[in-house]
Amino acid sequence: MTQALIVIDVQNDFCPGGALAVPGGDEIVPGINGLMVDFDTVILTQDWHPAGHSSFASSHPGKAPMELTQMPYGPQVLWPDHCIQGTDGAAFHRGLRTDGDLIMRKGFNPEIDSYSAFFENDHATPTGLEGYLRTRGITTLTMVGLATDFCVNYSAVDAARLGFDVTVRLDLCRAIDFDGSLEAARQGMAAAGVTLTEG
Ligand code: VGL
Ligand code: ZN
Repeated sequence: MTQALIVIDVQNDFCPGGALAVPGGDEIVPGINGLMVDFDTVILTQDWHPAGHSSFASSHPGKAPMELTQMPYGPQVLWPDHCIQGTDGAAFHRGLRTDGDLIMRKGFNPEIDSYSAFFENDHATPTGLEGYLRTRGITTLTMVGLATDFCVNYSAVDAARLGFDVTVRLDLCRAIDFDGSLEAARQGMAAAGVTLTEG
């Protein structure tokens, strides 16, 4: 009862055909569904942006997707428009089991991106997930989903820093892998004390 599975952002826009497609993003769905039965507590997250979100290149004249910009909270990759609230792109992959305990939406603040399920990208504004887990006595987390090098990475590192025991199942994650981001994420997670496994 002290363990939870956190399924990060398995949404249409991160799957092949989506606005920010992660290669092989849909391949992990059957394996994640199978893993859910091993956990009493299953939490799913959804990237959930308003139209015109500040993480979209389209909100920055002259900027193209995958370019960097400076935000008040630090450097930010600019993305194609994705996971706009209520659209089909923001919906979970249709094959994913969504009968979990909690669906946590993030990235709804127009001015701040939120890769992590725990803190927005200012590293200060909490999402409330820590309180949910602690008040339920959960100490041990397994994470799967999309994308390994962004939302899974930030969530896993934040959780480890908060003192949770964190394992990332890399076989049930897929990466954007932009400019060395996957290798950097693996190293950053390992340095933060996250256990990385392939199954
Ligand atoms: C994500 C980029 C932008 C993710 C979300 O879920 O990894 N990546 N928004
Ligand atoms: Zn996003």
